Amino acid sequence: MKLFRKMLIANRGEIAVRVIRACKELDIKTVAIFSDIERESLHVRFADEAVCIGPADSKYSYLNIPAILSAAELTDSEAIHPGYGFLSENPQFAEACATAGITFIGPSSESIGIGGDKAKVKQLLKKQGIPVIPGSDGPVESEGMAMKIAKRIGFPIIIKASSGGGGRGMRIVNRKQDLPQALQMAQGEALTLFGSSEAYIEKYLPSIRHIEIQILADDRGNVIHLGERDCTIQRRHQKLIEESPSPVATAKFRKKIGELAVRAARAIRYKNAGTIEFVVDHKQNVYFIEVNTRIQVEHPVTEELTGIDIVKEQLKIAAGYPLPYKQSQIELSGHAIECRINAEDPEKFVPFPGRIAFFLPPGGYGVRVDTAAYTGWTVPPHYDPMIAKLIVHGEDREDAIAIMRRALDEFIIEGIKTNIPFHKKVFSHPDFIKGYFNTNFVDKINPPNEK
Ligand code: MV4
Repeated sequence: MKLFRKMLIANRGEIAVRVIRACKELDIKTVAIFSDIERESLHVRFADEAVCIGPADSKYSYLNIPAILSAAELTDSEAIHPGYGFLSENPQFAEACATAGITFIGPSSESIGIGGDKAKVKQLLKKQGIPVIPGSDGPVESEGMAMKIAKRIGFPIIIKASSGGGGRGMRIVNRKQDLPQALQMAQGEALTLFGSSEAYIEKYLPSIRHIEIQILADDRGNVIHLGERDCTIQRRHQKLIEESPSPVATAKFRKKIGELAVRAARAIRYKNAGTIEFVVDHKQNVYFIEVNTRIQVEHPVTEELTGIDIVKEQLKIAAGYPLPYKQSQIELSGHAIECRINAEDPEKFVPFPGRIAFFLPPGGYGVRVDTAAYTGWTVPPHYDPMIAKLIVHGEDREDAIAIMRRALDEFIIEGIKTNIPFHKKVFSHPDFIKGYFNTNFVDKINPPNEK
């Protein structure tokens, strides 16, 4: 099967390397793009060809649609994989690829657009009988309307930007008297952040778990799910640890939430790999929150559990092949956990770019490290500070935790600071070990006022 002759990877760092690896195994030639300061980056070295597309500032390089399309045309690339972040959820980019006759590895421009409008997709799925958090039906138009909704659902409420997502542009309001100002500020922030002031309101659920379902959908109407990932351990909406299965999920719960996710994907005619995000309260009530129309950082957790290479599946789906599995053929085996290793000050949680004097990732049974870092490489200050993903796969949760502790101990990164000490703290915390945690966990073990 020759899926594509040549593919351009419109990204950098570990995800560019991850996609190049899949291409190599499928005998697809690869083209890397890079900014002025990334000539020495690993994705450039691993790709068959590489094109410099602009300066360090991603606005003029990794986000520069005309430059990326010219690079694709110049190199005669048939397809573009966007990775995550950057242009991965930009409907105009997907559209521009289609217009240029280049296959965009991902869903249609229309699906990306629907997924990007958080208020609209919520409203659409609610109509299909998918449970959503009580709140406004679509965007809030005025202060009066916001107040009426808040009275109905009760405080605390949360204001979310329609074009936000991933926790960006959210604001919690605890008291009635704070609502007018909070709404104004939220709308102002949304306008500066996303170019649209549109916002919607929900009841704020204070102690929840964040559980998402990995979906695969081909262009013949087949949709399956690959189980859940528990992404509850976050700080300021940056995920830090993801695992599967969720410590709170029973087989019955998985079947229920999996079927909801498949129904949601069908409702928006989703194609390719995607994620349906839910929040789950302490009574195991499940509520849809958003759709991610890209490959996600934490996809390896699901790969370890299912034995399915999700990036290869993305390429096969984009080339028009049907899904090779039925839902009944998906088996989840053991337990997988991922730690995001960031170049950051572990006390202050601020980025810590710089030259890596020595880099020695762990290995051995059950350990996978996805990274583009190496000894002598300089972590640039211009991009996301995540420099590696440490993924372990054990027989069960206890085994996976033991492997992770051993792997964290082995990991040597010198010359910069990282959050490895934070991860070590988590993996010896009794509540984490028991699987008892919610979204307050990180603040509890690392109080925000300590910084
Ligand atoms: C929520 C919520 C509670 N109530 N919505 C955060 C990421 C984005 N995808 C949706 N998120 C949330 N939406 C309502 N109505 C809780 C989260 C949430 C969260 C909130 C505070 C601190 C950490 C969090 C981790 C995951 C999800």
